[in-house]
Amino acid sequence: MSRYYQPEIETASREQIRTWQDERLRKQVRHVWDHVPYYRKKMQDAGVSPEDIRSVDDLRKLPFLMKQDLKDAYPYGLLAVPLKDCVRIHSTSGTTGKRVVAFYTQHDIDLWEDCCARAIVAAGGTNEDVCQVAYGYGLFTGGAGLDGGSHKVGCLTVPASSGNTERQIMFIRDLNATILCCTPSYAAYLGESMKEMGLTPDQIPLKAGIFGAEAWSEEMRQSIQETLGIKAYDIYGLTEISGPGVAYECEAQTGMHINEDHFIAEVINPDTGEVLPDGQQGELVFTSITKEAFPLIRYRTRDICVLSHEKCPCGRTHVKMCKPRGRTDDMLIIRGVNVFPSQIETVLLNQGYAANYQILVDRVRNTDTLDVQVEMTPEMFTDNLGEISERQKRLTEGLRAMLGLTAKVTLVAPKSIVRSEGKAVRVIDKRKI
Ligand code: DLL
Repeated sequence: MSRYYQPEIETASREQIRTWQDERLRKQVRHVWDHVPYYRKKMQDAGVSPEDIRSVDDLRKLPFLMKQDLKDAYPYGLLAVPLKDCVRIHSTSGTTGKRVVAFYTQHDIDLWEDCCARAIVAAGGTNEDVCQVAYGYGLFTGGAGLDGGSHKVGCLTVPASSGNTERQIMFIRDLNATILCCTPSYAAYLGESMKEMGLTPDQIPLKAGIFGAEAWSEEMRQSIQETLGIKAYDIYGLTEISGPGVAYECEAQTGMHINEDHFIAEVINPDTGEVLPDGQQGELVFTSITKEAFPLIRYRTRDICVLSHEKCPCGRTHVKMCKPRGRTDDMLIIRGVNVFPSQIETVLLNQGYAANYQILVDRVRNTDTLDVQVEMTPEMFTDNLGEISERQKRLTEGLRAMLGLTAKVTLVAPKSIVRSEGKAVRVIDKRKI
């Protein structure tokens, strides 16, 4: 039997959803026109004004918003309420030095937590459950979002945050955690560690997992479900639009319901911007229609996806998105952290290296590894091992400061990285996802 967190919303008729979207879109467009000069200018440049936007059908008249806009408007340029009304930020990587910063009013947080609560209830969560949140807490949205949702459902929340595998397993066992929230790769790693400890699935109290923030395959789902003895649910979201819970899976496990009362989804041809019909693959675009502080209109996510309005056996009526099938840009997700090769390049150039480098990504025992090979320039070439090790250390520190990740840096001799005759091959990703 399906259970819902907000049944009247989650199972609303398509007409009702459409009415909400039409009303909220009109209001949102007026809100940004009145309060965000950046938007007003963008709309003026495109020759549209709030009067032109009467319903969702008019959405395509509005210009797209890109990650570059967020960079140009950094940090406060897209803020739509006075700063005194904001209570929090979260942040994710930008393509280069500047990060993306998203703002929230208390009301924004409240609605976001509702979205996460819907995901937890869809995974079978109730106030009888112990929900261990092993997504990172802090600037990343994963910890805070699922934590808030778990409170709303009334679960006993274990704010474990990421890492410290032994302690995670101890809490799962000692507190009888029934729901685990973390990245799928960390779930797989926890499963493997428990297996090594001799624990069989029936000795693990977990019954469900809510895994997202990175791509994972059906094969990976099967394997996690088997080792942990759980049902594994996907969850999708991005900082710019709120965080986890933009879309979530139900028991059908055939795509994620997008919370359409808060977000309007479109799929477009990334080259032409043309809106594509259901079933066609393209770039996912979101418009947040209830956000107060940081409303984004037609934000291009760069995630490649397909939408489906097919009837879902769970009774939810909101459109479903497939698992993202890739990206239109070169963003990598390593240990749940978004990484752009351009960020790595910036660190190298800042430390006097040329842009001859290679990024090797792999997955060893369910944990992503990041190796960066950097060519020394002929001027800086040395075979002094102490000096090389010192420089590698400096690069590792620079990368840690830029990415929030530890990479293994190896300095190599000038001209030792194979030159490509076409585009440079900067990234070798050996992970089988
Ligand atoms: O990853 C929010 C999140 C936290 C989602 C916890 C789910 C669970 P960002 O760090 O801004 O936010 O990264 C957003 O991650 O554009 C996708 O490319 C990717 N992504 C997120 N969820 C999934 C998923 C969070 N379920 C970017 N499957 C997005 C595949 C995902 N990719």
